[in-house]
Amino acid sequence: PSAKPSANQSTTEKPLQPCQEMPSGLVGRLLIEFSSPMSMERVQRENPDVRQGGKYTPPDCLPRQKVAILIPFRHREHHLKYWLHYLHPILRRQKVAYGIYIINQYGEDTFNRAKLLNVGFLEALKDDEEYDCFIFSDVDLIPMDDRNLYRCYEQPRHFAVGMDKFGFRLPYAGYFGGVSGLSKTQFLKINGFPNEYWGWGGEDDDIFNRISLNGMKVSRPDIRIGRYRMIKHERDKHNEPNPQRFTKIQNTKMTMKRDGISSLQYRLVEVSCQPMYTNITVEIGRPP
Ligand code: UDH
Repeated sequence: PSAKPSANQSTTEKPLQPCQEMPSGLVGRLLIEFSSPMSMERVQRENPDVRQGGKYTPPDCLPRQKVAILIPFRHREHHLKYWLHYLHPILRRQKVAYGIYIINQYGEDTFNRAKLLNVGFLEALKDDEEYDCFIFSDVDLIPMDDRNLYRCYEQPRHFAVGMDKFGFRLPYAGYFGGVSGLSKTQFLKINGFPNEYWGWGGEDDDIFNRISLNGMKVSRPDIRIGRYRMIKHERDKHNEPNPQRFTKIQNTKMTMKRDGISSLQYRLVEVSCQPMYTNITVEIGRPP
């Protein structure tokens, strides 16, 4: 006699098991290219199980975390289609319970990536207070291996360790750019991200400093697995390199207590549920 259920026992009322640590449906290395045309209709057609607002829950196991994926955004519709095309199926294979949030900066003033991500953190929690993990991704970065699991870890996670534009290597040891992830607890421990980095650069180094100064250590996937393709593009208008960034990152220790999620101010312009993502358009002001 065996303890195993017999084949004819019904599976319909079996309680769901926790999702596997490393799900069995993963395929490993992926072919990522941006030459074939992409449309939102195709993304929708190929992802019928994604719910309105870009939400998904694995049907066959109990996910351990609820993940909000936040993308800072302005005028990158073309990149967004590829991002959604590649990421929805990857996240599904990874058995992630997730929602996708596009944090769209309103108007044409200087771009502010970190402040948009702070807004995304609060707005995602307003939408669903059960999120306990936040992944921050640029819209032009696609993972080349689905074993790079989009979830939160014991320590703040840096996912984009090997980008093609940097020769698939970390550009420097303290690099925290591109794609990163913090649990709700980790994010609040560092007072969120800085709001005062306007234009390109520095905010990711400030976040790295916040993590170190609060006694945490960045965790990363193996360099062979953490590979990324970036969709090539020219520098955007109104996101010029910020010349103040070098001095600002010297002062994180002083600024992080007053500048962060605790001091965030913004005006919500619109929240709309699209089939493949939730769009949050927000006015965040301009540099002083
Ligand atoms: N972003 C936008 N719109 C903008 C600016 C930035 O959506 O106008 C977002 C987007 O998610 C992007 C991220 O912010 O992926 C980071 O900005 P970025 O792509 O400009 O930064 P990156 O370091 O590129 O990737 C810098 C310019 C490279 C110019 C190279 C010219 N050959």
